[in-house]
Amino acid sequence: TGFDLIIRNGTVVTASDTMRCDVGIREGKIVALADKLEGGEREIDATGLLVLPGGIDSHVHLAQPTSDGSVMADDFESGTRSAACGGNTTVIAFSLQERGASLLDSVAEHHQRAADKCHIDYALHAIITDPTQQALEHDLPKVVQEGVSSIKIFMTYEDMALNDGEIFRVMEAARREGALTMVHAENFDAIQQMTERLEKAGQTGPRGHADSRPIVVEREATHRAISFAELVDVPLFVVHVSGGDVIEQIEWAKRRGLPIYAETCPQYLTLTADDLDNANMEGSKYVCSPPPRDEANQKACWDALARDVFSTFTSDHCPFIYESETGKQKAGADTSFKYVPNGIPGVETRLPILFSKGVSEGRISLNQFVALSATNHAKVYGMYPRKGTIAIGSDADIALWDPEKRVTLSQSMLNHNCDYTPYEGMELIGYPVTVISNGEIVADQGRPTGGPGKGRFIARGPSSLIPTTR
Ligand code: DUC
Ligand code: ZN
Ligand code: ZN
Ligand code: ZN
Repeated sequence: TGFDLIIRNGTVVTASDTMRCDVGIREGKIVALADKLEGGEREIDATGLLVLPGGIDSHVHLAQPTSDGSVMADDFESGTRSAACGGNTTVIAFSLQERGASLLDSVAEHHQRAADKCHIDYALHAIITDPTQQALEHDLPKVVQEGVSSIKIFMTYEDMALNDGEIFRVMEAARREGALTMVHAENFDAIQQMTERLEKAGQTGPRGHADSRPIVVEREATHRAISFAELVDVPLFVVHVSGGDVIEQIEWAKRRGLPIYAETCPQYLTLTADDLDNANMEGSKYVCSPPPRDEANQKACWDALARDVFSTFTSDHCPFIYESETGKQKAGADTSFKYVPNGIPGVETRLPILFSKGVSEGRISLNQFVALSATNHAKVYGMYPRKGTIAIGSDADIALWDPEKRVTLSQSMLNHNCDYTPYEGMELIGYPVTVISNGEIVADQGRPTGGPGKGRFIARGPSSLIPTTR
């Protein structure tokens, strides 16, 4: 016996329990949960701290290629460093299949981008933009076999949107291979028409981004995707839901007994379209898709989190540098909103925002926080119980939180490679103070202590949302 590490005197919280006990760790695994453990080579006194499963952020974009000359601010090194400092121990990033490229090759390229760079464990989802017979029948089975068991499809963007027939065929392939389909639901043609209308009216500032894609385009696409999933008889995961009209569609589907699941993100709880100031290019710092809505929609997202409508809470970290010709201002300072790259940084701030505004302000319980931040991600994406909980046999991925620590978010404290945070000046109560990945401390007091290269690729199995018998 004997432990490499004992975490003593903390309050251990899982998605279902809150208990006072010590945690014993050996060889990167949790091997004991009990009172008064003895024989630790190292000990951490967690008196007054919460001992939570390390966060899993199942929606991040790192080193993902773009087709418009923009460059993502974070690669797997800086992105996982930032994630670790924000209380995370696993990220799932996207591998992008560009049109005309092989699905299998694109996953292999992302493996190379990540290998030996990560501070914490990582997994991949496969974005499919070119659902050829080769991709769906030859490559997809191999991709799933190697542990990339979820795919994302887009209903918008010129270079990514699938048409209805393609969506249908991808869902059929996902059903056959036991992969989970994630969908970015916005109607591309409608956005294009709205964009032309705004440009004719001279409304080309950043605010036009939100006005060109009102929630109705998201609601319509969500309904269409749900309908196809019903026809094909597959589960569907709707990413980055931004407000009430879309939540209604998700709940409508759930009431009908359809296996439809969804996530929301910090930007839909804390930002509004008014942040996309029209007069000023700084509004581009808030340009993401779907765009932030208004206070009523923020409330709808909070209420849905409290009611467990959302399975997970993710960052959709997709960072572009503001002061850069390959970032937010790549087409100049007074260009049309349509040339502003879509996405905002948030992998480090996701959990502190949910904890403070959710748990500290009494909107969700601590156990819901754990489910939304870690446990459900592990279940939905086929990593449970290795990841996402504190249990004997699970990986020793743990975040110690000080529930009373007061922090004012600012760019200067963050560890990403972006040059701003959309949450500058936000005052929070509760912050992760020590983060442990596979039994080793990877972040302490908001700074990295590990180093790149220790994070491993996690080959995922089937989603818990996929029926095991048909
Ligand atoms: N969708 C995402 O999921 N992330 C960034 C941009 C986008 O459209
Ligand atoms: Zn082959
Ligand atoms: Zn998306
Ligand atoms: Zn995204």
